[in-house]
Amino acid sequence: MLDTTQRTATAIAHPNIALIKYWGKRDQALNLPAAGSLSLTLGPIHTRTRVTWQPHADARDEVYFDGVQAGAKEVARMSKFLDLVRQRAGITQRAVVHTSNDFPTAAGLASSSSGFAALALAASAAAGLTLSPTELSVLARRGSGSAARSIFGGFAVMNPGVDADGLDAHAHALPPSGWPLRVLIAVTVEGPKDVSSTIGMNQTERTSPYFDAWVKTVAPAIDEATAAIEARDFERLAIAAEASAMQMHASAIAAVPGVLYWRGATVELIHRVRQRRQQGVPVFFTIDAGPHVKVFTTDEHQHEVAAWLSGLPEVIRVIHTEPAPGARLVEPDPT
Ligand code: 2P0
Repeated sequence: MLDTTQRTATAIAHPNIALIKYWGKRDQALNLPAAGSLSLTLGPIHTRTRVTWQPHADARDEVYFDGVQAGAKEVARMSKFLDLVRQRAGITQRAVVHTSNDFPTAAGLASSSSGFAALALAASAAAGLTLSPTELSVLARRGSGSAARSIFGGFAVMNPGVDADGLDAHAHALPPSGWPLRVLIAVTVEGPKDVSSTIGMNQTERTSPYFDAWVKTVAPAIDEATAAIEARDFERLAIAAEASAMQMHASAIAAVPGVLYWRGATVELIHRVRQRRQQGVPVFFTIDAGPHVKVFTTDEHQHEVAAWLSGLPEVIRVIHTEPAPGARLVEPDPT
């Protein structure tokens, strides 16, 4: 037992961007998705998380974001997740968690994906557990659905699963494609988003007349995107990914009241990206639960596309990303 020992571990995880979106749950308590999804894990942006299990159980967990103590709501969400690790490891110790992102938190840049992937790995390793990637993916999913995918590098597919206990609801990696894609994140509005993904998808499920229709699109879209990736067919992937983003947002917009993450700049960029592709440049867009537009292109075209995006009036700045590996343990900070 660990109860008198301090144990620590540090993990890095990268966020991922869904090409075929996750939007809706079949079980709230276990955080089981209503359908699958397909994503690309992206670096070098990342979350770094250090978890230290303290020798005593007589206090609450402490959480620091970039060295600043987190609020009660954030600590409660983390503690609920840490309870899963405590249960599994048979410990009652409290944790001290230090986490930092090198990209904006809660701004539609999938920070919960890298956040809970890094936390799942660091917390379980520090507790002495050696979990397989599949087990880590199941665990990370309890924190955030998209985090199940960030356990893996490159393209990952989330299985929605059918089991009531959710043990079959996890991601797996597609075979390494070696496809030199690049993703340029066009930041359109600074600051946190209005409606969290969890609340937005819940409202969509409860009130959108298009929710069931949306869910039906997902499995065939995953097959189509997988085939496009295997064939390295950019245009085919562009069509599948843009359709999934539009269909997800259409279901959300049709909720009552409508869940609308787009700003004017978002819509303008959709038009511009489509026009650019018609002109022969390999680009397509995807949009998550926020106003930013993620533009896929190839390594060959990334500088040209980045220069073009940076010069547009809708774009505040551009974050460069590329395919990245899955979550991993690292040496602790020297501090
Ligand atoms: C995705 N998003 O597939 C979709 C597309 C946002 C839009 O997964 O409730 O933060 O914590 O399981 O993982 C964001 O949802 O939601 C998300 P929870 P999560 O990337």
